[in-house]
Amino acid sequence: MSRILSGIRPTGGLHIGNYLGAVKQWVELSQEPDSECFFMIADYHALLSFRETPLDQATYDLLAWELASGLDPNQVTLFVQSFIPAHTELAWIFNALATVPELSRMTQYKDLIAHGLEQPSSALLTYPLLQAADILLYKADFVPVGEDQVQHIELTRTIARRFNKQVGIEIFPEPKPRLTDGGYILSLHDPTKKMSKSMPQGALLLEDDEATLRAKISKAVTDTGLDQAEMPDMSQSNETLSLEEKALLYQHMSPGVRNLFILLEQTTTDPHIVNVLLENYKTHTLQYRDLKAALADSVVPFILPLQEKYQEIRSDESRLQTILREGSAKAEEIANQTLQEAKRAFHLAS
Ligand code: AQP
Repeated sequence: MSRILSGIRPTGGLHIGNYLGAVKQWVELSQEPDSECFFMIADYHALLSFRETPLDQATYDLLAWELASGLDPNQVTLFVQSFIPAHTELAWIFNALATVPELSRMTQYKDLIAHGLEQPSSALLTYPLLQAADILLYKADFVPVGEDQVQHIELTRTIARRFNKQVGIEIFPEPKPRLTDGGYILSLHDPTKKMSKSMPQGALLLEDDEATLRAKISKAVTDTGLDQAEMPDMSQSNETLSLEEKALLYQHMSPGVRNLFILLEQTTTDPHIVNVLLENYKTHTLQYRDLKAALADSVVPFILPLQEKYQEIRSDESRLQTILREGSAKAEEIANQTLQEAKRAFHLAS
């Protein structure tokens, strides 16, 4: 049995990147035999970001999207981080094991400072230790994450080793990152950045109506078209592109165009359309408006049924509260057991 733990911060409306890069893959993981999944709503981590929606409402919204996407509370444990004090308690012990220089070396922290953040909160520096506690309390084997989180999982492994060495008992197993398939979906507005909840103008939000989705796609940044002229000369047009040819074309595309193709591939029910448009790209005859029209026609029927399920689920807030209370109670039992083991190993009086 493999134990899997992952989480999302309730920082705003979920976008298609969160869905394809996290929630959809969680549903698949939860259906794998021998997997035991814990999915956390990371509300304490959300404190570090700007939020428009109050946290409690954003928590219910996020749970409703998770259920609408197919997560089954009878199969997986869905819980709220702040319901379980063991997370912050263990994080405090880890604060005593980590050094300020090693936390300051975390790329995400360094990037924020490099981008001019002058007064970082102490939580911004230490939140990877709360992440370590989130994971180690459940002795997770695998943590599905995006690339930018791999360094934090490495830190979690270091903390686990350091703790075990200090107490002389193997309390914490070292978790492994499990990279989410397909990499990041990029912002439609600025394809040098990933699609993010905090930049909704470049994000296809699961809550956007059809007109908004179509408008965002039609305004998506592509390129000036000049790149196509420099494309390597490839073999003549044929019915189906080989995987190598496709990879070469994707390599050649500007990030914005590649992003639109990736979104199309991941949402369409008609793989033929992707091949036709790739062929057009290859032969320098692709009109980006055709690519955008195909993407809009694919994304709208992909998202609207999710919205219908979401509306129904979200309207019953007391059911959502019950799911979170029950899931959190189940998670808390495991978390408390691990915390007690850790405290005993540290010779804290009980
Ligand atoms: N653009 C993306 N493409 C694919 N996967 C993505 N994820 C986030 N953005 C993309 C995955 O979604 C999960 C939730 O992440 P999170 O909410 O905890 O933090 P985040 O990565 O900071 O998400 P956002 O959307 O960018 O939110 P804000 O704007 O609040 O920072 C993770 O599994 C992540 O990999």
